[in-house]
Amino acid sequence: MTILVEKRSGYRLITLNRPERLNALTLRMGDALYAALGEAEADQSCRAVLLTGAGRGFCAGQDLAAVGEAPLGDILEHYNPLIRKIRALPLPVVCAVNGVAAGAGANLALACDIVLAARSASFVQAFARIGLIPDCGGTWFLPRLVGAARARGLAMLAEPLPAEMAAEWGLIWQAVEDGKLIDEAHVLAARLATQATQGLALTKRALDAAEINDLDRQLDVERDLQAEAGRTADYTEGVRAFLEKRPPVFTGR
Ligand code: LHQ
Repeated sequence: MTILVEKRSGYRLITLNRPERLNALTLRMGDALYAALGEAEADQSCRAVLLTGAGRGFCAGQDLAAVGEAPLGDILEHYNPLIRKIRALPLPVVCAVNGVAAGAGANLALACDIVLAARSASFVQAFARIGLIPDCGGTWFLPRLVGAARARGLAMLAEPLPAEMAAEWGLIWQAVEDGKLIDEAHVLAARLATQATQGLALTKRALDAAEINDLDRQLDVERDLQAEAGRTADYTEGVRAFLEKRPPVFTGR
């Protein structure tokens, strides 16, 4: 099985599982990952997702031995829905980058909401090495996360960016000691799974909308999404818990 799914308390752990190929993606694997995300979304008890890779790599991007199976544009017809799915998933997605994240593998990680990486991991926009452009959202994520100059350097030089520098540059949330990565990622996913799930989903939507809106339009988006957040039971609970000076018990509703 190229994708492993484990149900944990409140969240699902999804593991890319072709360790002998550094979890390089094939079409079947991309489709299986898409299906796993859909199943997580459909499961009422699932309130967060944790994505990681088996073995010493996170994901080496498209399996270059399998590119012959379809034209490149057709391959992206399979991967683009995956990136859209992660961004639109009404659940927080934590990514634990356990080793090298290259090409589409790097941008798969960047599509997630909170990215932790092992100190020994690195991010490589490997595309330029083989005459391609950054895909799976790379040309959109990079300038927004690290600015135009660094985006161009990463995309055109295709050099590995070590995890710590990735965190310093704002490409990811945190670099973590190798031995602590997976435990810390689980703690984070478990914590997010106890939060106001709908509020977090609306936060994702608002932040993505902000990438294309001017302030005027974004204030309207905030008004509309906040009205939705204000109709959730978790909002009622959050305020009540604050006034009663106790921790909130959110149900994700
Ligand atoms: C691999 C791969 C791999 C197959 C390691 N494929 N076997 C493209 C086309 C179509 C449309 C959609 O979009 C895309 C987007 C893309 O993702 S393009 C970019 C594709 N990825 C790359 O160009 C990265 C290729 N890999 C590497 O540069 C290195 O393997 C990295 C820097 C990731 C890791 O280097 P090392 O740690 O030195 O590991 P390694 O190179 O020895 O790899 C271990 C094994 O995994 C090795 O097999 P072997 O049989 O020799 O042990 C590699 O051949 C295999 N592998 N990446 N993408």
